[in-house]
Amino acid sequence: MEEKDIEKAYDAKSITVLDGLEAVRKRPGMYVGSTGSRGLHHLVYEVVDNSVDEAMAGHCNHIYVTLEAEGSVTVIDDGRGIPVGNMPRFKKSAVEVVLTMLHAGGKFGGAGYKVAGGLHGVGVSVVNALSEWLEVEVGRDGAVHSQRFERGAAVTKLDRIGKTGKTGTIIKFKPDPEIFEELEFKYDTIAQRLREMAYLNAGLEISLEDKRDEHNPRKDTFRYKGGIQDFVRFLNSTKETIQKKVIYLKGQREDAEVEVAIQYNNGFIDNIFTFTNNINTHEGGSHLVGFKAALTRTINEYAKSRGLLKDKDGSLSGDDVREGLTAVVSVKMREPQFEGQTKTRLGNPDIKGFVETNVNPRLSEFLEENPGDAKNIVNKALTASRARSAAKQARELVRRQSILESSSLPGKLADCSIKDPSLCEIYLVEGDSAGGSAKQARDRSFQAILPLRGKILNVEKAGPGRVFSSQEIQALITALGTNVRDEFDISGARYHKAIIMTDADVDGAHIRTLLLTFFYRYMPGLIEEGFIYVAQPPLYRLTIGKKHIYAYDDAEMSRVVKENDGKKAQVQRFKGLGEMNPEQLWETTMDPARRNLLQVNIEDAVAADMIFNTLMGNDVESRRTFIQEHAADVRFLDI
Ligand code: 0RA
Repeated sequence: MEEKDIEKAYDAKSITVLDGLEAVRKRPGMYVGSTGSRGLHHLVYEVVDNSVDEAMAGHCNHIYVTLEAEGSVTVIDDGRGIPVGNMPRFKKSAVEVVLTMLHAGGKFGGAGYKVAGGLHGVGVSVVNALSEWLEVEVGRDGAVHSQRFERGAAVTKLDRIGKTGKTGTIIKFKPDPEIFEELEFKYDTIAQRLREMAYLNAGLEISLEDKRDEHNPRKDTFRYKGGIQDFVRFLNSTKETIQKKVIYLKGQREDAEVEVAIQYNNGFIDNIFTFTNNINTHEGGSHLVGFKAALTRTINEYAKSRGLLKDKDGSLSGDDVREGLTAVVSVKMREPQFEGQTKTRLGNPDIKGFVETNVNPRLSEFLEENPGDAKNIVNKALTASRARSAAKQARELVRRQSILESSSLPGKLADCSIKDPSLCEIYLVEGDSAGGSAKQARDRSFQAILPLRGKILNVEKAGPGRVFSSQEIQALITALGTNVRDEFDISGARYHKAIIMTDADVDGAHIRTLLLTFFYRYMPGLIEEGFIYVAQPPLYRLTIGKKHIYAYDDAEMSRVVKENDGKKAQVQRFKGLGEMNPEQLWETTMDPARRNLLQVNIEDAVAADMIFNTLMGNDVESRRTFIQEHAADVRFLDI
């Protein structure tokens, strides 16, 4: 062929390739979830996943991620480098195949990758398709090779640009503003994910650097020699543990491996985080089922064999052995199947047995070898079991009493008249006097009011026995209608909006957090369904001439005052809900047409748990600082 024909052939092929990537550009949501912030961040994770795959295959020790001033992202790794040789089947270099063909990232059949992660991934070609431009640089076979793409299409060939003794891959890309409506990367969001990746891959160093704002450069480096053991220690760092050692176990078979780290604290809540190929499986799945089964069985067997649990006592339930448990279960495997609403439940049924048969003997061995820790764990479960039967009796007593009283709803509840839950909302109001105003202000057809007296119980510190005997909490549970924990049933919900309305001060922030902790721990389903909201009462009322304007924070207040440079503004600061008259409360905070509600959305349980612990743990000083810093800002929940 003449040189000209080669060029032509090259162009022709680029076009067929583009057909594949064109599908990605037409329906970006199908490949990266959304064209908003989530999808944007997905691009970074996708590239990093490929580098982490190299680490999992044992070839990469460092990954550097940089947020560049121009809006692009650079990901550098010291892996083997994307292969640069020609692939006769495609008449292209492997680099170009990986970057331009959908699902070509499959490592060419998986040889050399025993249990590669990234198999879940959509491939770096998707990142290429959704980037205004992307540049790749590969160190391999003694040379540096480089190629540039624009909106998925190669605009240069793979060029040798120099010599090197090193191997690795650099991918630099700029998300396409034609595709994404959000283009700003959130440092903390990316840092969080990279930290998690570092925990899940012991010894791998991942750093993140922010060069966007020269006045505020940021950098973090994550590396955990102890891997998921360090992860569990971190999760328990604000808690008091009852074990000397973190339990760590690992099992393998040809095409899968499982790692588990366990450490109990003296609290009442369980936190089990499960991952498959470094992906957080929020919805659980077969690995979680296998782990729970093994834990219950092994602790029961041990307790019986040591005479700590007598035959007449029956056995410890799953809930009993999980009280105070913090655990990370990480599975790495070929061809995981992800199911569920958010595709974060592991489907592969054989993984249950795989996890169970690995955890059973190794956990049992740990208990035999560490009798002190074992005794603490068993005693904790025995206490939980006793408290649970006491709580059950107490609840049955309450239930029977309420049947006798023929109305099970709490006396303080001012219910609404409409009965269709999807139209109804309940305001949970701090204090009786604000509750009184809210009762006068509301539209009684669809708005119910439940006044709560003072601070509700901190459920992070109190066991189920005390929680269920608290009057405020009983009122809350019966009013909401869903029941709690194992008996939670969303179909019982009496309202599809539960709105927390507290004063805009430190006490209000504290009460709001206590309530959110309760929901998070006892009725997480309500948060997942999006039924929990936070009301935003105004902080100021400005009177300018005859006009009244409300301001929701200090910044808004100063802005309004400034905009009115002509006239003088009279400023009233509301110290609490009680200072507003019912009409004001209605027009600012309760009228669906004018109010501004924040939906509580806990996407990241790890981060949320840390926040709750900072607020609720025993560390009074950090709690006070945190509340002071965030008193006016409930958005921190919306991670
Ligand atoms: C295809 C095959 C191999 C590695 C890679 C792709 C690879 C992709 C990326 C993306 C970012 N960093 C990367 N590092 C490697 C296997 C290479 C071999 O068998 O030598």
